[in-house]
Amino acid sequence: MLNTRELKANIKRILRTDYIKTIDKAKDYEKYNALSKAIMELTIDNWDKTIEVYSNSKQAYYLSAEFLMGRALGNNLLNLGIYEEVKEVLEELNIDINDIEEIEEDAGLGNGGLGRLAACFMDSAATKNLPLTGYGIRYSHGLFKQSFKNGFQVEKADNWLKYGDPWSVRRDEDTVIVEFADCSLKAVPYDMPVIGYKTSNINKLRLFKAEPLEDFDFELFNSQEYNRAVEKKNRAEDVSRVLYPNESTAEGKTLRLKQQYFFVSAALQDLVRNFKKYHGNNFDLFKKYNAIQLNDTHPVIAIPEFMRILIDEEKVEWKKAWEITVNTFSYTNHTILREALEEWDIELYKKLLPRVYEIIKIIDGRFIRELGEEGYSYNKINSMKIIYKNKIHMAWLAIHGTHATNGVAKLHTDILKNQELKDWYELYPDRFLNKTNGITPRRWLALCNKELSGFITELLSSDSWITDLKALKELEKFAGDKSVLNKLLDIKQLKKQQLSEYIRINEGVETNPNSLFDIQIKRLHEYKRQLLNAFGILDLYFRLKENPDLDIIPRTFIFGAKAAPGYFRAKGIIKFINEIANLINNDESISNKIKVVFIQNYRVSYAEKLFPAADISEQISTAGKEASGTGNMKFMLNGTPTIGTYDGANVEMVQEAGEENNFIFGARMEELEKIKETYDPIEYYDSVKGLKRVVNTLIDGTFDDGDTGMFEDLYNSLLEGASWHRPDNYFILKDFDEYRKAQDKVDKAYRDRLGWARKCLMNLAYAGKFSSDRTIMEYAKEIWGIEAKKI
Ligand code: 26Q
Repeated sequence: MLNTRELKANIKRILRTDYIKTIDKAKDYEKYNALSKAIMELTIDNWDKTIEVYSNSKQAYYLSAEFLMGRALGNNLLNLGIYEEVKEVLEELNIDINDIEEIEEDAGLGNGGLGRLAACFMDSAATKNLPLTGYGIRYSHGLFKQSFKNGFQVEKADNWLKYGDPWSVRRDEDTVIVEFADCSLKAVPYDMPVIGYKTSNINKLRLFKAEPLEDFDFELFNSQEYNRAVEKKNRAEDVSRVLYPNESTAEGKTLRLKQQYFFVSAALQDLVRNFKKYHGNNFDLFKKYNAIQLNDTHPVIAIPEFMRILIDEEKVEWKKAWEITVNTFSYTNHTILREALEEWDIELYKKLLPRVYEIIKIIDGRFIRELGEEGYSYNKINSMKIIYKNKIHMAWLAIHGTHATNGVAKLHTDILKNQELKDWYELYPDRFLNKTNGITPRRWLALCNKELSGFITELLSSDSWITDLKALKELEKFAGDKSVLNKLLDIKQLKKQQLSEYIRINEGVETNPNSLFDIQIKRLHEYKRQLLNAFGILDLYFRLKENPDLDIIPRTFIFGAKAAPGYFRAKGIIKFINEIANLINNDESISNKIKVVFIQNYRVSYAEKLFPAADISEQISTAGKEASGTGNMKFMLNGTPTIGTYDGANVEMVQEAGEENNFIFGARMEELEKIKETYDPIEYYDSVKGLKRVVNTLIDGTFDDGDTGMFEDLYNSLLEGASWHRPDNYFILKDFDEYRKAQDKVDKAYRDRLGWARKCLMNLAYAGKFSSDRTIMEYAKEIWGIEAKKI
């Protein structure tokens, strides 16, 4: 039970000490900080206890360059089970909890799916009482803030710490030193509590900030050379200054390598120190007490770094050290795109991390010898060498240096085994596993859709579905219940109204909540095919212009996406969609039958408003390209049918909820595999009705790209190709007609209101598999070998 009197007093006390203010004069952000700190205080005892309880059992560590946590306040109140009580306390103080929640800046320390998955895993592990600690970087600036100027994306620094950071505690006493050839840095840990849902366990997310060994050069300062006096400090702090956006190709940048080594080395030092504290120097016990998960290749440098620690510092001999390493580490692959696989120039490694490089060379040398002994051919060995043509292949190092490699959806893991990593699968068949992704039902339903959440609890006479998501399948029995179906429609309507209002305020665009909300929100990438959606909209528009009586359900197309700043094509697609929006939204002749909105600065907190308000979820990636997707699951959990391809986790979603309740279209991976050498988009361009008309808008003067050449480049990418790819690499023209047909089916199906509601219900009822609670338990049992420990 929350002591509300005490909470009120604490809020007032913190306002007085931190801001020298009484509550009536405090700003919203000051109230937010005071409330957050007061809640933080409530966690102290359980946090300490959790650390103690975990200390004598096996623990797992999630090493990730990204944790896309979003906002903390609402989620923590929900998980502590005090949301309603705190809301009332605030009301008594004349404060609207929504205002306070809305003032919080997102912790946007990630790009997209991979970073958000890490955040969902942290929530699930804490909720399941699993001893899992996250390690990462405390970027001073997260992913850039996006706005549109003239339809073009503009990026600004994200200053998420501007109001302070009440959810972190700086732990100076646990600082470690990270050494590069040219300098040494302090890695100062900032700990965030990860509060499980209705459990007392509190896990830890430990993020390191880079600082210089000395604050500034006193002598230079005294001789009035102020800039030079702080130069070293700035250089040091650069390492954790900003999160790198994921570019379309993984280009090796010095600072990015420094970031990777920085947090990995700090994490390993921290966990080795902790191991020694409880188990002494007996490294034979290490794998018994520690499991370390590498989130993609970004932290894979941990493998040679750990070897260095064991060999150079702990004097363990090579063979034993290698055995410990392989058995401790495991690796998750999140991408199929070849060009996104990380490779590093050996020169960079030699310069910055000579000893780590030496160790990688030894690992590689021994590996090549093993392959030779196994009778591998010269060519095959070359294709698997960790160091080849002066590049270090991080994925190869990851598979060789761990006991488990997993993909993130069934289809994805199959592609890894049979195509992308075939040679490796043949070498290490037992190391390959599938762990289909999931999402946390706390943030993605209980928190972001309280209306639906409350209704589910009412129907099931229990809220146990929040930690046992499979229980949702009991909802199927209401599939023929008109009043339940109508209530579902009412809730959707309400969420659409709320979103509509938010969009009006934030984007200055009016949307009609009675129209069908068609939403595509995800990073901007060619393979995700926002351009296919755009062509579909344009085609619909032209059909309407031709035939103003065309009978369509009014639709609002909503996009949200950030393009990596250096990804020219992705930026071109944003501009193109904004031009389409401009054309359509200002054309009175179509009397508001279609509307297009590209919302700015898509991020976790915006996502929480978008997912619940969708009528249809766009998951239209080229088959075989999206490893899993997790946004797809967030729509599903909010009772939204999918229009999508057979790709990533879509396959498993429709397996659960039924193909008849979704709109699956387009070429399958096998078909694309077969035709990819001979595919000629011109055939489709010439023969598919209406296709030429929409593609040509890129070059016929319909739209203006401000002389950037963006639209012509898009046009060429489809019809001419480029030095690095064939024309229409992502089969947009091929899938166009089927996509249009699938959209027409959506339009028809939506008219039958109860039939539609039934589809929504079935998607909700079968979303249970996609809880990250299920996923994290699979990691715990099948990869890490850890068990729940409730305090
Ligand atoms: C690499 C090198 C240099 C700079 C940045 C990067 C970089 C950063 C982030 C490369 C990739 C990422 C992120 C990848 C990602 O989010 N992948 C997604 O992971 C999800 C969780 O498994 C899947 O659901 C998505 O399908 C996958 O695209």
